[in-house]
Amino acid sequence: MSSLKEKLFEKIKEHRPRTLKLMQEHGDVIVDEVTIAKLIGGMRGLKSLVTDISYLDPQEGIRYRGYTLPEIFERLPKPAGAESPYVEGLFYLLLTGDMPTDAEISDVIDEFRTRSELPDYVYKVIDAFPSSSPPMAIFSAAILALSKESLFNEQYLAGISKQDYWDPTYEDALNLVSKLPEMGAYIYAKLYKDGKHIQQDPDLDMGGNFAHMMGQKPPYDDVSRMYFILHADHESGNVSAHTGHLVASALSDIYLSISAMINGLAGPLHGLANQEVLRWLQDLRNKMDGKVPSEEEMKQFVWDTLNAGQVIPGFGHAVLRKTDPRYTVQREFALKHLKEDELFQYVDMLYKVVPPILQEHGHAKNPWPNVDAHSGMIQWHYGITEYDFYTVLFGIGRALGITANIIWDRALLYPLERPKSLTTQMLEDLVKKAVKGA
Ligand code: CMX
Repeated sequence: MSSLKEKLFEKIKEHRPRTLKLMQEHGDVIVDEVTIAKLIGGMRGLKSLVTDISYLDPQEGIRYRGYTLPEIFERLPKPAGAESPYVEGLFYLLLTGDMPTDAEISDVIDEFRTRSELPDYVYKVIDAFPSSSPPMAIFSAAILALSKESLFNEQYLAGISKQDYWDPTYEDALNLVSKLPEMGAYIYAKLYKDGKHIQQDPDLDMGGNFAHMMGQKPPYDDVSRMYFILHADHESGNVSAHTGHLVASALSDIYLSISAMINGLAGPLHGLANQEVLRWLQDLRNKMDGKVPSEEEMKQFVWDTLNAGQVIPGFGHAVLRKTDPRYTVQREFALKHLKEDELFQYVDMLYKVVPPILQEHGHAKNPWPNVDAHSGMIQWHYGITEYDFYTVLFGIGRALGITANIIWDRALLYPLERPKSLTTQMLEDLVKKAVKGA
């Protein structure tokens, strides 16, 4: 057994009695109130899921296993000379809750390396898509194709005990996560580089290897590590995380679940917003004939977008009520490495002008930038200008957190998710009863 799996098993054995006790002895304790507004309003804010892997505080932003993002970037071990930590170290932390040592990270790097080869048929699935296909659709299909490799399915059919479901799920998760960078880079080469795919370098860590396959030089390896880490998890209620959890709750394998997660991430209100930001900025750039707009011109562009009934991509959030710390980490990187980039000047100006406009507009509960307001411009700076591809990068990162969650769902024997729905008439009847009773 690998050291990661051994540590995980210890943690699972420690944790199980806590969940069992809550369920058996305190199952009736009330956590939240379900109102009509929550039912119709997309269950916004309804406390209805459990995860220990990350927690999103509206003011402070995300914590992974209790650590803020600055702490993660400070404390997780880094490759020699690098600015961003090992992605493999973050995966270890997400799964076990412990900060890994260098030796523990080396083990995860070895685990990923031995599993990273893609079967031939996956390349064929990718190749079969027309070049005009959206990258996220190809990515989702390539992941789905791997379902035939699922050890969980094999062992489930052989009659494995529920207590052991987590074990083949863990194996499937590692087999999938280690293949995602190769899949992403291959899709990129197919769509934008005439199929000239660069082979993996087995001596590199996940972020370094991805940068290499994208044909990039340092510090893009640090950009890759930073991206995968920043996008890894955002507690359980966001569309991609919730979709992954929901599908996995039917005991669908990791490949089916993560493919579904990718489909949710591909929506413009969620992961696709990072490419929307770039599309929107390119539109402005074209209008300006390449000249950096003045603050007044930028304000006008923002108002024109709002007045056309559209959202400002990269701003607002369903939970956050402050600037997203994932935005701040990227801003700090940009200030250090690419302050002079013209697009950074656009993003920087938006940071100043959008929040007061959204406040004046009076709709958005959170006028501050989210992760997507910054991520596309950094990719653009390093020559990854094909912005349709950006959400694939988000997806590679997000798979780290969602697979970790699914392994834990199975370890803690979480059941099939099955909320109850009502009809509009039933809600109206409830209102009548409440009015009469008042
Ligand atoms: N620009 C304009 N209007 C906005 C807005 C924005 N950036 N953000 C929210 N609003 C509007 C909503 O459309 C809604 O309008 P109506 O009342 O007319 O329906 C109103 O403000 C209230 O919305 P909210 O409660 O503040 O936000 P929601 O929880 O409904 O939605 C989100 C959150 C992210 C979908 C929304 O802020 C948005 O559309 N932002 C732009 C897209 C984006 O950046 N998405 C990436 C999110 C990051 C992630 O994926 O994690």
